[in-house]
Amino acid sequence: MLKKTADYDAIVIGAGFSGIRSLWELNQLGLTVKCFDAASEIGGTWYWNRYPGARTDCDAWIYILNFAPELIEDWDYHERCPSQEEIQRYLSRVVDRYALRKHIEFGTRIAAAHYSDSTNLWTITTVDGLSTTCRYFLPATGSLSVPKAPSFAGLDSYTGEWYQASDWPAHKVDFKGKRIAIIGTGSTGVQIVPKLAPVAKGLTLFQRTPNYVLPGRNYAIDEYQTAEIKKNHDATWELANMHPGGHALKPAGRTIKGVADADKIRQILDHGWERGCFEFSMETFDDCFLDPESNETVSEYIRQKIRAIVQDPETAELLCPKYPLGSKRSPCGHFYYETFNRPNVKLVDISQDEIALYEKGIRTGSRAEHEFDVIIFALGFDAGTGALDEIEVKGSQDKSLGNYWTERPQTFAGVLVSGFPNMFIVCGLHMPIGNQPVMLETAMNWIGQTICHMEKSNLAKINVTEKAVDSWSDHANEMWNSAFLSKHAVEHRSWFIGTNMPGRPPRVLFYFGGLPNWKSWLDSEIDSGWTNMEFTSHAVTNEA
Ligand code: NA7
Repeated sequence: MLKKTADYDAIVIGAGFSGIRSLWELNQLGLTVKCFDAASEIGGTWYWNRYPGARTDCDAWIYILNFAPELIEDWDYHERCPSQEEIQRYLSRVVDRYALRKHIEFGTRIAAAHYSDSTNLWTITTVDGLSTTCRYFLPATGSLSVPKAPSFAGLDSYTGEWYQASDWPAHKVDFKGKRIAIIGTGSTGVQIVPKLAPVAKGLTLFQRTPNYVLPGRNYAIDEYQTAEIKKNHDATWELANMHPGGHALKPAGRTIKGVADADKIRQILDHGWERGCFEFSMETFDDCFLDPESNETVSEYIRQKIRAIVQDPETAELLCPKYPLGSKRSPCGHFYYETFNRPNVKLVDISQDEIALYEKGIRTGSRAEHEFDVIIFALGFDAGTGALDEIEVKGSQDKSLGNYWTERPQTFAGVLVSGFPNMFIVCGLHMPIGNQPVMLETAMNWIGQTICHMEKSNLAKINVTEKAVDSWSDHANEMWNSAFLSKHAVEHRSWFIGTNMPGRPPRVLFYFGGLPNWKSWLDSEIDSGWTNMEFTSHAVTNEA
């Protein structure tokens, strides 16, 4: 049989951080490449999440791509936690710097990706029915990119404006003097509340579950700090690569149990609180997420902070989570708790109350009616598998990806799935939980090296063995199940485990063994000469 020629060597889906990183890598390898994205611009999740107040809570100096030294020289930082606009500007700069834009087809949503055993090619089909073939298929569709749509009763009858935070319109929305409702207290809701409260006539937050909101401590970065960041770049990234969550943080080197003295513990936590966010939760004590009693000490510390900040005791108590810190992703906020001291801001507890919309606003189960001009839904995402579930992905012998991991997602370190040859997942599921740009470098370096090996060795096909997938997935499950926080995450609907989606069974969607462990799984595969992979050469394929 003749070797079939593909339209492109590689097709990437998604033009966010991971898609852009993939495009650069594939270009470097001299491959022809095409990228599709449903949006009209680059950015991926940072394109769609244009809601007021959107910014990362990771440090700017590790929330970047790190594939070339000139990238670091080229870019000046402006804030510790860059805003959505700044991240978009940064990604645009990268895309233009390496002339990657010409490979991207915007406004194109992919409906299906089918692998052919006879040609070893993937056929990628758009929702409009146009098909393109490739040898390598790289979904870079993200782990938090499919918003959970509002399904509240009465949505159709509501006559005011409503917006979904993660599908924010391109036009400017005028909130001045409006009565605004926000539903959702994850990172998204927590960023919107303080941003809109000052301009709103009234702002009401509907809270089903309170969150531990850590102080974000954003600040402007001046020229001196920029120079320091650039000077320390390599050391910072080395640190981030050693950290389980991909943050440039060091282990505290002490535990709450080890310190024991309550005043000393408080002093250390106070210091961490001043530095904020991940430095508070990850650099004060090393046993916060490992030991239930130590966790309770830190959780109670935050509750006391909330009670000290929020003047109305009833509101303060409602804002205090009763579950352990870390059961859900803790947002880093800016003046979130302080905002509840404003006279125009109200908190409505809906933990025991189903809500529905009606013509003028929101009605709670207890029949109380609240009128609003605008409602904002910040309900979270179908994490991990959501984006790939939206595409009909069929591998060898028509094996359906969706069916394959309904009960238990199975991958090799998040990058390969058995029975889906030449499909490399750049960013989706089973990546370590934490700062994604740092994780991406590891994923894409591995994928790049593997494709390079295939090209040099004239290999047409890579398929990971089921045995390797089983042992990785068992390991990922073990990491999760051994954490004391896992049962709390299930119970409190964390997206870590997918129970934020109604009716979904708990599934291990992320890796909780940390970046260094994940990296060592990937590195040892290459060091051993890809022993867990089955390769087929072009010659064998052509004879088939
Ligand atoms: P999250 O963290 O999943 O938060 C979603 C919020 O929406 C959370 O407070 C949910 O309450 C609430 N929610 C979801 N469905 C409902 C219904 N039906 N009724 C009431 N409240 C509801 O998503 P975010 O977008 O804020 O953040 C996601 C990540 O993006 C973030 O962690 C960063 O990594 C970036 P619940 O807790 O389920 O009671």
